[in-house]
Amino acid sequence: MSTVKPSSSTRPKPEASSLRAATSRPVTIISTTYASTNTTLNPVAATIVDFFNNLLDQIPLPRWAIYTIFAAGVLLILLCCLCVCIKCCCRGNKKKRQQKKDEKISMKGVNGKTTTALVQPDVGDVDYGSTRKYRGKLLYSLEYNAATSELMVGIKQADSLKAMDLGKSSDPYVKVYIVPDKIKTCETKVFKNTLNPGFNEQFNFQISKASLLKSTVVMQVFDFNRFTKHNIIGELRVQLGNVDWNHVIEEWQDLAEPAKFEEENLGEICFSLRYVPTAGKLTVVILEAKNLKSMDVGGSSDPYVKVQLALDKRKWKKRKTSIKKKTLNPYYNESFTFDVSFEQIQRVNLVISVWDHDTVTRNDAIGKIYLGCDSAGNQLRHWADMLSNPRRPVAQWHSLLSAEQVNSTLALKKKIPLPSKLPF
Ligand SMILES: [Ca+2]
Ligand SMILES: [Ca+2]
Repeated sequence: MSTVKPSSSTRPKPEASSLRAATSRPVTIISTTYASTNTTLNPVAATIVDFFNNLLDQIPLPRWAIYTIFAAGVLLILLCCLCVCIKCCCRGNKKKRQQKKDEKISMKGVNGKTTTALVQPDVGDVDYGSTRKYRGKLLYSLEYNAATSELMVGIKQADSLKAMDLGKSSDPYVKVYIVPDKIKTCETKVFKNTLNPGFNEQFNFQISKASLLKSTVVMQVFDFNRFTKHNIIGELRVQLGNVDWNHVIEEWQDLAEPAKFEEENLGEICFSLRYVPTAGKLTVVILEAKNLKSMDVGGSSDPYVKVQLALDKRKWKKRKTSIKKKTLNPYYNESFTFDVSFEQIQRVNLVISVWDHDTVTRNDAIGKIYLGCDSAGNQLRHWADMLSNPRRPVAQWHSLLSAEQVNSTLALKKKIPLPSKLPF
């Protein structure tokens, strides 16, 4: 083309001399340069190459300029792409960071909400609602005699106790013990059908001044039930390290919800019962006991089992197993047979009690249960199973109850006079 002037001066002679053929010449040159490779290119590729060559020839710029512009364009596009990518990435990270920030903020918000709006009122409800409104209060006294190392816990009276029975009343009694060294547990008498009992009882505990300051006295108010488990109404825990022992303490305190972790476990006992009506023989086999409460210093007991029969609520016959030294899981497998006629079996109560033997001091009762036609729950079931399966031994595990509880329910009268003097 005639407009291609700047490049014409630099061009070699043969091309300059034939400006009219400027369009056709380079094509032939390039086609010759590609001629050698044409042999390897397929016809389609060759036509594409030719098309591009023609296209480039129509642009009024030297080849190097076109290539430079093309390269610059490609570079510019690549740069644009890179910029876009970087921006996108940055935005993504920013979003993530913002999201994390938002999460943190929202978590804070949620935490704040739960502690202030949800948890605290709940705790408050438990502390104030259930204790003050529903459990009642207890008047107790505390006194310590340092000379004799004796702690006196007075259980005076209770007021506005929560009604646990259907008749909108309760049968309250109070259990008192010291933790962590739960050496003994004391109980008041049961007051039937009242929400304002006057107990007026005092319990003494031997405790050194040093351990006194590390101990807590626990006073638990229970509702007695003849035929079902006794329910706890509420409890008081007084840390003895915080008490001013220069004075006798006497104060009312609202009963709190009982701590669930410390339900008194006296242990369990397994024995079998067999009754042969024709022969009039009742056989009790004391098999084993487990998880007995430790009664001695050093966390052990020396347990033995007393098997007692009562006839018409009067002490009648009694036997006992051997003593197993220093164990809370004794194995006995000792058998006791009593003469009990078919006429008597309906009026008999079998009392099984586990005791801790002590050589110097009086033996302590660890736990007790009784079976008979007027017993309840698990015990009555075992007794009934024995009667409905004559001649067959029936074994069962039983959870021990406190001796005080059983005694107050069973209330055995004095021993029956000698069998020979009885009318039957
Ligand atoms: Ca009751
Ligand atoms: Ca002992």
